[in-house]
Amino acid sequence: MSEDLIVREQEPLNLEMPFSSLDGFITPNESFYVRCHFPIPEISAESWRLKVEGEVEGPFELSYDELLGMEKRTITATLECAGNNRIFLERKVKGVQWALGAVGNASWTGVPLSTLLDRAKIKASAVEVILEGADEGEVDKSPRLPGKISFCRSLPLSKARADVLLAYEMNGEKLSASHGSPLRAIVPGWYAMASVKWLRRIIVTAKPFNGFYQSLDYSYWDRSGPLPTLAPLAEQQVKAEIARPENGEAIAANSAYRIHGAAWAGSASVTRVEISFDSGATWRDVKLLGEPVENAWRLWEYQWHTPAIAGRPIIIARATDSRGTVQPVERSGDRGTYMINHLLPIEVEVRAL
Ligand SMILES: Nc1nc2c(c(=O)[nH]1)N[C@H]1C(S)=C(S)[C@@H](COP(=O)(O)O)O[C@H]1N2
Ligand SMILES: [Mo]
Repeated sequence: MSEDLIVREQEPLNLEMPFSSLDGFITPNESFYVRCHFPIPEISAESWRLKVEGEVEGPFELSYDELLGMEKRTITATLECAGNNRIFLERKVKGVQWALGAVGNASWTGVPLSTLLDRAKIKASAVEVILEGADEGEVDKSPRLPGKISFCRSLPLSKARADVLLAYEMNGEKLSASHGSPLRAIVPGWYAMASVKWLRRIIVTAKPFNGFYQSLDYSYWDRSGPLPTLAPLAEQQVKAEIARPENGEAIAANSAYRIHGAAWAGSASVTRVEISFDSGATWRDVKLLGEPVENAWRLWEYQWHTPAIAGRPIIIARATDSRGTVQPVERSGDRGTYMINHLLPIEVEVRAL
């Protein structure tokens, strides 16, 4: 584990990447944030088995070696914790106080979930797939105490079949214990609570699952229908984050400064990132770097000539995605303590030298 990570919690382990250290498209494994709800389970790959059961014609179990022998795929996906940026909420809320760094981008290698679902032969009655982790513990959150539970989340069958990967490698290395070894799900484009670690069971169900981590927790008020309804968090929302300068950073006046960061938009692509130095009155386009990669963030930069005189300019970045969605200016209360993607102005200190 890298000393560069910010320890938000020791037990369960919650580590954040200082976002100012962003310096490449791929986040190195030792810099990748870690989010755990329970103690990391001790699992030996030799005795570990993955069960596939529920609404299927042929339930089965797989060993680690059998998985390694199956046809594999490598994808790139940005994982963002749905609570990333929580520290910036004006009304302080419960939960891990993440700043900008509960996000990272890696390449993941493993077996498509659809391969296992096909092998199990899903019944026509199936609607969802529950992914269960081997970690468990007591949850003491109000208002309803579920007691001892394991970490699990469900996916609609369509998403489970489309592009979900069961990964055993991260950036070409064997998955580490903190990131979910021996096997984790990667749900591209979704907030990372869906990417269940330490997988032990895949349960196909004939009715929507209503577990703790998608009802009392990790849900939001969906107002797209006639009445508000609690819906499980899913797709990552469009967002640009500034890596440098950091909030409060001292910068020389009348000089060249490279403002840079990353932007992502779930399974949509980032089409534009803009920056404002006048509280949003005018916006300038930044340069998007590299080529777009599906489900992955896009790095960006802006060559800034800093003001000639000392002062405290405010910088705001804002992203737009291929669906035409722009980051909101204001925070919506419907999102509780999650899905935080409103604009986050930073202030820097320009010093005359
Ligand atoms: N089994 C299990 N899976 C889990 C979690 C967990 O606590 N237990 N945390 C989820 C959350 S909220 C996030 S943000 C991601 C974090 O993945 P990482 O630790 O590899 O960065 O894992 C998800 N998968
Ligand atoms: Mo998370």
